[in-house]
Amino acid sequence: MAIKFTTNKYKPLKLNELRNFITSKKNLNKLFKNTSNLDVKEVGDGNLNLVFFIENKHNSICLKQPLPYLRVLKDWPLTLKRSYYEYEYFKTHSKYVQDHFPEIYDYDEVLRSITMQKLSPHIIMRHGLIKGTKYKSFSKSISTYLAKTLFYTSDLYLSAASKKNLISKFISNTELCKITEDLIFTDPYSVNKNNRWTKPYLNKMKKKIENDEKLKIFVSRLKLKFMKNTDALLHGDLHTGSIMVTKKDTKVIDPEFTFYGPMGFDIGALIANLLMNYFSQTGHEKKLGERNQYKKWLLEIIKTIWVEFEKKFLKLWESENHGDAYPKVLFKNSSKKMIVEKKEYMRNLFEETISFAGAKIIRRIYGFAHNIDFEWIENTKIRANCEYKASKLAITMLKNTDYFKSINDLIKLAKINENMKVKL
Ligand code: SR1
Ligand code: MG
Repeated sequence: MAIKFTTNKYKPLKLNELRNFITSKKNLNKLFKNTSNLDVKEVGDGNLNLVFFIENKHNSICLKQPLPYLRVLKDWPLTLKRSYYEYEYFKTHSKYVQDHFPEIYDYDEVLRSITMQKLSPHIIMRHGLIKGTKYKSFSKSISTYLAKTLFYTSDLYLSAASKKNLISKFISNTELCKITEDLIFTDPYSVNKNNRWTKPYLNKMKKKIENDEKLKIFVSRLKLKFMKNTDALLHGDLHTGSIMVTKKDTKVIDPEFTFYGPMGFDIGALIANLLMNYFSQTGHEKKLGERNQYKKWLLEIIKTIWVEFEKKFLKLWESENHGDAYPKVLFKNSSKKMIVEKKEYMRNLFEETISFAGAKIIRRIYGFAHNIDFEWIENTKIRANCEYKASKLAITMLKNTDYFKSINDLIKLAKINENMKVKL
């Protein structure tokens, strides 16, 4: 049944209202034992929401509240409904990947807030990568996360009816999808006031992108895929700013862009962001070459993530193929045709991942919302140099996707691009 949202009682919370909010909720109140001495601060630094930390000596929690406009551009209206979808994403997937989410304590239907565990000592992964920190357990955790979230919400596992019910729960997150449709697949390829790039060094490349009809066809095909495919319940914005880490633990946050869409979009988002961090490393070096080992590690984890994801996904398909797709009754246990078919399925998913990753890179260099991986490189010529190499790779990923026969080809081409001489 469609949920009715009433906006009239909603208001953005103020610091001095948080204590009352906590005490009005039994389950939140009990987390603190005593609420007289709560320390409260607003720490949001993303594009969209208010984020509060509330703590005392007994506990610390995090409250996220959507604003009815874009935090970083107040005249851009945004639906409040997004936090409902975020909450439902956590609920749906926590059956399979609870270890990789913060604990969720409360969803408030009026204020649209989600109250959750404050993750500590976790940090936003992007910050750690910029510093050059290695997260050894990350590829194992995130490949499991991707395999489980994508498989368990697909037709390979669910009956057609239960999948359709799930689709209907998330189908109206259209405004957030529209942001993605515009910001990733349209705006960077056209002249748009929201676009930004490192001027003047990337002016020529930006024009080239606008004039490249073949590229625009490829990205439009991808946009169509994004709009029409309903393969699995996606996070929808799985970049390294939506992941919090310690050396031993990985937690995924911020799934407000969730929707039923093509699997390669989530995997591609992650790979794109790791690749951008790879190309940004030279810009963060204090001494030439000091990040070489780190760059090697980044490429290794990109490879491991794909290889492990593929293995884990196929294993789930083998052991839990309860869905209505590829009915068991049609195939013998070790059917050769099915082995070939699964290879083909993974090949298509790989190509889809490569092309979505390419689009994700282009949007962060020529579109509205950029990455601090590049933005924090103060010298604009050095930054443009890093961005240029990343965009060259991204264009190949979009236009010549079939060049990439395996993940090794992506790693090889990333290295070649990183070592190319650039004259800007
Ligand atoms: C208008 S919101 C800009 C971007 O921030 C989010 O992280 C999403 O990636 C979105 O595209
Ligand atoms: Mg976010």
